[in-house]
Amino acid sequence: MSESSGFIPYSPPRISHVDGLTAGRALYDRLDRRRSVRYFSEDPVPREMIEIAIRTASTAPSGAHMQPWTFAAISDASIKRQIREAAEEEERVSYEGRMSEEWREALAPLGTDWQKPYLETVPWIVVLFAQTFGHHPDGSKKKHYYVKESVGIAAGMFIASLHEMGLATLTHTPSPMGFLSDILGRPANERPYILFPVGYPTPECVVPDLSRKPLDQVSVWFEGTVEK
Ligand code: IYR
Repeated sequence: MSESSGFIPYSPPRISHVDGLTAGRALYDRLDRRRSVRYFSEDPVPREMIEIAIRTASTAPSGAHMQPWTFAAISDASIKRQIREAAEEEERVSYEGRMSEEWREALAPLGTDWQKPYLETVPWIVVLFAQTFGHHPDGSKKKHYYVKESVGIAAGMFIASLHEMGLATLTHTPSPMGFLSDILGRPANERPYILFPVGYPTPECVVPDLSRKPLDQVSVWFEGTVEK
């Protein structure tokens, strides 16, 4: 390795298979209890919890380490109201015509419709923007790579962090989402990616009775023989 390579040692402690499995199973058990929520309490959520979730998300790997994301965190009541009104208008048009019959049927078990009252009452809305490109210090365009993949991974880590803190969210994607750029005054290089309402579920919260695909439906294996 050349002297000027800018590398530093990386040697995380090696843990045993047994301890690794215990940790992995514990995380799986916790994440398996996560559900997308549409009934949010108005109970406050400290700003620091949102900060931690954004920092956690920003540990995600990204194309050429460009970290091509911006998290817009909103607790301002008038902005939340504007987002609700604009989202409901787009969703109403979608549910009443833009969405195909097949799509509406696929959504039926979720019990969703165009109304999103929680967008106004939830303590935080976090809008994740994907940066299609960045800027060099001189203002010229800087290329970003694998933006959708990178931002998708960050979104997953954001969701996991919220869940670990006892918070709930929903991956809401009103379509089209351009109104979020307008309301939040975001620049042209940022595309709305997912809108996350963040808060605690109400005591009366219900979720659809869904199950997850078993391992054999989400994986294929090509195993070699391990020498003992
Ligand atoms: N964006 C709409 C519709 C919707 C679409 C999918 I795909 C979902 O998994 C859930 C909802 C809405 O939020 O209601």
